[in-house]
Amino acid sequence: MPRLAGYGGNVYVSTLVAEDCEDTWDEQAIGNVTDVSDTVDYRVGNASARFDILLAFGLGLIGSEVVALATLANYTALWCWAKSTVNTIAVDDYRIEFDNVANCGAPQVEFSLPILTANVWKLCFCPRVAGTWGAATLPISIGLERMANDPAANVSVWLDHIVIGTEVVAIREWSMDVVASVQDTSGYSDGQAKVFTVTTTEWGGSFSGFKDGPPLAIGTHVAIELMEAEVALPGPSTAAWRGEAIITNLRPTSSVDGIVLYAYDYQGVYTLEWPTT
Ligand SMILES: [Ca+2]
Ligand SMILES: [Ca+2]
Ligand SMILES: [Ca+2]
Repeated sequence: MPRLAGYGGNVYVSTLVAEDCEDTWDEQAIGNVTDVSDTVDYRVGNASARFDILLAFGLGLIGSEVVALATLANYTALWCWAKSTVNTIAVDDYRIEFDNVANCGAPQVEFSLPILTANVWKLCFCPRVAGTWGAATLPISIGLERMANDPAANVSVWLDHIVIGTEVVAIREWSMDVVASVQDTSGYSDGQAKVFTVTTTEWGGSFSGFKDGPPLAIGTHVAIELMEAEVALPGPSTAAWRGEAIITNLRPTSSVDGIVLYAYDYQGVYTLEWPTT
């Protein structure tokens, strides 16, 4: 049965870098974990936060880092880059947490990481699974916790560019081009039928709507989620396109008889996550 398209769509964009992972998570020392600032393997900036976790670790808080954030009450989405040297078993094996008190011992809000494939960076949309955004009134500590499925092995886990954001309100339309570039690679031996080879792929597009607050910054890496249908938060929508993008263009327009319009262009970077329904 065809569905009414677009009616409940949304655009979510990260507007705040909660933790850039440019240095080690060294708020506290935790047994059987070595905190490393990895300047070789990272996604954004010049480093990621790596945790070398020994077999003996088990479950619990892996590490935490000092942050200085204002209340998270007005945010609705969290993304981060994550990687593990082993496959994780289930959603919620790992959580990102925020605490108003040092050392992240009793966090006010917690977000679950999706399943990770060994040694593959994933831009993780992390739904809230415990606590509330509003309870994190003045977070000073961010933590990473292993909740379940102890791999019983030495494991390294990487985090980078933990960002939080919200719906870009008053957006009325979004569009995207997902493109594969092809090159003519015909040789003499191929005869008359040309042969083409996929060379590069890219994605990008635009979204626009009425002004409803200050404009988004341009030129910075943001996590972006383009929803085809509304779902009840905090669950991740399976009818959404997700990725990290750079806002490349902002076009404000205003006329004497109209409402101020904002139109944005974005260029996707890294992998685009496709809808699964
Ligand atoms: Ca970084
Ligand atoms: Ca830091
Ligand atoms: Ca630090």
